[in-house]
Amino acid sequence: MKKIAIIGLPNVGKSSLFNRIAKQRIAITSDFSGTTRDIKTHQVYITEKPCLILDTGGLDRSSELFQNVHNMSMEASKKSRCHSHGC
Ligand SMILES: Nc1nc2c(ncn2[C@@H]2O[C@H](COP(=O)(O)OP(=O)(O)O)[C@@H](O)[C@H]2O)c(=O)[nH]1
Ligand SMILES: [Mg+2]
Repeated sequence: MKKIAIIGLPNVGKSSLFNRIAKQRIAITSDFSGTTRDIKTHQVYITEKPCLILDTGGLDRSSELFQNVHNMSMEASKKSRCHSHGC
């Protein structure tokens, strides 16, 4: 199944976009950066094909915690990479 990771700086609306696509309030959104710390996944259908969307914590290295969140986000993005020419 294809995976689509939402990657970006903290507090830019990744979790809001994730919830909008999922049509549910799954991810916590807030005015404060660093709210999302783990990866949330949800299955959606794009042109009738199942895909997994992933909300990530964002790319911030300002503390050890955020460094871990950063690394988890990058890991998710690597796992979402296209490995075949057919997509
Ligand atoms: N103006 C504006 N604010 C947004 C938009 N999407 C999210 N926000 C606000 O930006 C803040 C951060 O959103 P969040 O989804 O938690 O960002 P994340 O840290 O990237 O996951 C929240 O206060 C949201 O209400 C948007 O499209 N426009
Ligand atoms: Mg978030």
